[in-house]
Amino acid sequence: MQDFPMIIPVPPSAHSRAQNAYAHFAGRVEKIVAGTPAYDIHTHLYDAAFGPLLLWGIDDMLTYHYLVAETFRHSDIPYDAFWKFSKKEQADLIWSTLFIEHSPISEACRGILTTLNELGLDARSGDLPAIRRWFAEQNPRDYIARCMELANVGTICMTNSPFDDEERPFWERGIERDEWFTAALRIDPLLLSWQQTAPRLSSWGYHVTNELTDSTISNVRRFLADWTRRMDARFVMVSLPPDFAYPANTDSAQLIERAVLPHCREFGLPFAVMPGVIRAINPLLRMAGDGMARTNLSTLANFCAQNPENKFLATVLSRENQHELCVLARKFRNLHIFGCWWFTNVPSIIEEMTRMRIELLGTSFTAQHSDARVMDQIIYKWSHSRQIIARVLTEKYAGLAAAGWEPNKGEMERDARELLGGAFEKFCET
Ligand code: FIX
Ligand code: ZN
Repeated sequence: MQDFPMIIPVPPSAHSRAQNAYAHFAGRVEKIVAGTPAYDIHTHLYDAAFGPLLLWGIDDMLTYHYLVAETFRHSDIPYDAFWKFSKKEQADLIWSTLFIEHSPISEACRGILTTLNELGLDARSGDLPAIRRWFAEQNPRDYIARCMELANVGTICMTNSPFDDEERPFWERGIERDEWFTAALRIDPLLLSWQQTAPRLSSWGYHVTNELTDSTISNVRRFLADWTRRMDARFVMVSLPPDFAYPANTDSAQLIERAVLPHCREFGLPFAVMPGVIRAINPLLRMAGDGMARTNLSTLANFCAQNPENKFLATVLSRENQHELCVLARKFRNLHIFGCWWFTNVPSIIEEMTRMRIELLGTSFTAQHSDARVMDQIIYKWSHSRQIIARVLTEKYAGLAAAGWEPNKGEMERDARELLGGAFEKFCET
């Protein structure tokens, strides 16, 4: 009889079991998330029909307000001198400051590199004139299609303001809309500075006074109805300061209570609120000068509790508010939370928020929006976020498998669809 050496099996450590389970899903989940078209539900992009309002190309990317703020941290150029520069001169300064004199490791800088890389351009050469020449040869409509394809974005929701003097004439003249672009009716001036906005409404034929009389309110509703129809708006939208209170006897809270919420009920539209922004904390930085603070979310709880027939979309700017926001969404099914807004749209916070939201809400939320202001940005914003969403999902699927629930391909595809716009569309429909 042959002697066999005795093999004592060594049980894999818990750590290596977890690593194996992670590796088992990682590639598949990444592929599914990358291959699922996203509905980008909040951007500042425009359909090509809006002509010059649609920003794209290297100089618009470089002069994005995120990069402007970062440039002033390194450069001692006076604010006024910077603003007197042409767009190209600003872009040159930003490029040399953030990409040549320092390593472009901030999220906004890395975003430009991802975008150029995915477009097949060599940023490492540092040859900005050559990059500019490439962009000058692109045809805008074809280029939009290319960006959407590379980002795998199926639909883009714009942010549309009747109070924007450059945008309003396009709507008034009428434009041929591209089916890939949807609209959101943005009404910050109406709600946040009524005393200045009332005369504008009057001049457009809506009989309003500075006092919120019943007749004024019905004219505000007529204004909202006209613009909702004109834009075919999918939701009504406002950003709010951190101390915004509701209910309250203020113009803003009264306008919401008596005009906006009844309007949304009548048209079956969600009201999107984005609390936490402090506008112009440093006005010298212009668009780059907005700040933020933690919000008292009892306002949002009051919206949801006191208006059960209304639907609310919410994204909140402060990292410290995110846990409370998830808990609110667990309590109110008329609340749908979306995206990692602005200062939270950086990998470390996206990862933490996505993990927390999945743990508390499953897939009943929208994982991300791009907030892109320049078309090309959808390439990096979606590519960076998809990597994180896939990582968190992989970890969660490994956890399910460890509990004996091996998810199949169809289930994983369904989950990715829900997180990338499907849950939003269902929320809007029901
Ligand atoms: O209010 C908003 O919609 C914000 O997203 C913008 O105002 C902000 O300037 C921005 O671009 C953030 O990403
Ligand atoms: Zn925005």
